[in-house]
Amino acid sequence: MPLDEYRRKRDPRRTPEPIPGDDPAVEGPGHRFVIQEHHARRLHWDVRLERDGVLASWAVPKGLPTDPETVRLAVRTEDHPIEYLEFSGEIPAGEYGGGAMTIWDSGTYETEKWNRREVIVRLSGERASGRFVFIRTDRDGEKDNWLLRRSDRDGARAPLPHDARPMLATPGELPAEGEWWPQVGFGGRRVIVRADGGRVRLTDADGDEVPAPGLRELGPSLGATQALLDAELVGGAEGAYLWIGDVLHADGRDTCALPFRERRALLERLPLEGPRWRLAPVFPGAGPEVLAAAKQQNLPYVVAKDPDSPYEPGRTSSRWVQVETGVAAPEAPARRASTNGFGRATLTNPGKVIYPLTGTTKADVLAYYLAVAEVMLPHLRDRPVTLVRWPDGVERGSFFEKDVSRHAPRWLRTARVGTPGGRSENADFPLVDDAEGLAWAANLAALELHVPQWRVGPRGAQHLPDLVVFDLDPGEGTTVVDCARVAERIAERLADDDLVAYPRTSGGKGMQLYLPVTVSRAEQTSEFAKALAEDMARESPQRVTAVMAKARRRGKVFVDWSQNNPYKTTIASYSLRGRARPTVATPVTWDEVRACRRPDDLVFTAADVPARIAEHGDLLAPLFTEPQRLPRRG
Ligand SMILES: [Mn+2]
Repeated sequence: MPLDEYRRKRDPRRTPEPIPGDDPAVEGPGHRFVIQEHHARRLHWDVRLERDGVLASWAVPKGLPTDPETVRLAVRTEDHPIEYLEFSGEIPAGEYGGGAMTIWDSGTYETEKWNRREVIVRLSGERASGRFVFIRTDRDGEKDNWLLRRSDRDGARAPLPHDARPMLATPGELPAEGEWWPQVGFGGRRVIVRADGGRVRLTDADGDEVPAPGLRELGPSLGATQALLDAELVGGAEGAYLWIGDVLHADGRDTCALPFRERRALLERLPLEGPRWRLAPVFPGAGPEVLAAAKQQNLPYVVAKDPDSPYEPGRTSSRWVQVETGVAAPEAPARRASTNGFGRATLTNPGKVIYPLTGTTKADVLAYYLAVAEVMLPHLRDRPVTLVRWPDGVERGSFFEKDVSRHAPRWLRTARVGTPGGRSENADFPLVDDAEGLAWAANLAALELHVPQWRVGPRGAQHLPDLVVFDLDPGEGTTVVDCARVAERIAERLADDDLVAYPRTSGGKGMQLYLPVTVSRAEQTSEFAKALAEDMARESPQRVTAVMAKARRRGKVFVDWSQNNPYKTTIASYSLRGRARPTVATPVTWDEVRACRRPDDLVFTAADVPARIAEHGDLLAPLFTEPQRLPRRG
């Protein structure tokens, strides 16, 4: 019976596909067709032609050919019921054909020839129209293999070129005259990406093929889109990240003659946002700003493009100007983490890019935390951690998480702590006491770990504060350089009382000073810090404020004493930050604070910190061993 095989392969309780009860009685040619895009284990397109009351079906791994020169494999599959003309949906994983199925095109067709060895049809659909010839080859006996070609030329479609060479920019200064669209260069390898039939192939400026296993999902995500793209490949084979900057051909159209502004608009309409690839940002008219930002981000150059320039493959054009920032190209990350986790903490999606600008993946985040675990863990030990998570990377949203009772693994220690003003009276905070705990946090994309200035005891009791923190926050118009000067002055004031403070960058814009202390009352640290901050503001009202209000902070450094409040937290030492780059809250020496002249002097990223630890050890280790008594002020 015609649909026996179809039914045998499917369990009607598990698949959403139509399962008709009776076999069709209809005979003779039909006239409807459907082509489904099927994201099964391997992407393919299912071409189904109505005939004798069923849908005669072929699976075509690369989809319909678009020109007469291309011959594609088509594998005959079991007949499908007529109801399948309208089927789209998710076939559950593990079932036959598990994966998403969408209707790629449908329409009507005419039969020119139909026998056991050859089928010739004329399709009239939205996307598929023309004369197609299926020829049975039967070569491997087991599978019913056919070849599929298109016999007419669609006059409106230009064939997709086999390859091309990237257009090159002329080195120079940022043009002062005219309109320019600067695009940031990431110091990677220029490649041409050829997308066809759900597969991509990358070639470099010499035409040599470039392997990019990390980009495996790019092809399927483009579906049947045919395109030739100009892109930059950053990072190693595993950690590769693709920035797409231009388009030479899109779906049957040679786009090289179009002005860049139109090519860019076309690019923005293509489905080109993925976990490891996206459009390179363009900033029309913002040359100097982009150049300054690129320099600050340690990116090697900016390409200023004339928005009216055509794409000239393989040529060096004066309408693209490459402006060097003077910064060396970033090195590909050398260390790779073991990608399945650490101890009892497993890592899901290790290749997911968390910091797109640097291509830093979740596995890299884990590798960083393992590399600094020895010095970081003492700063976390017994302190209830507030997590800030970026599950989709730093360019997407983040959220705070205190209560992890719903998903924390049983082996993770937690502490129940009061949360006044929170949704409930208290919450089960995680305690990150070991490298497994750090790996657990990395898996949650909890880039930032914030901790209070106190610890819990063995039974979860809240101890008195053991740290005083001064958070130096630069107001609008000031930078960490101003913070450094204020920090030096605070240190002098503390020295008058024989107190020593230890400096640290925040990993964000500012910095912190810490004093290890022993106190007899919980309020003592706040009172002390507030009094000193207010003294500082009185002494230098032009450059320091002790008041939170944003408007009062313009042009001044805000000495935030309020983080000594037991319900407040501060970024933990060695924690990453959820910013454009993986910057780190990094302990520094007083010499470094005094030498700070440019904001960059006190910026450290995940790549810098392990070498600093090798050189200095933990510069904040005295926080655990040198408690000081606070003077009574009054
Ligand atoms: Mn299929």
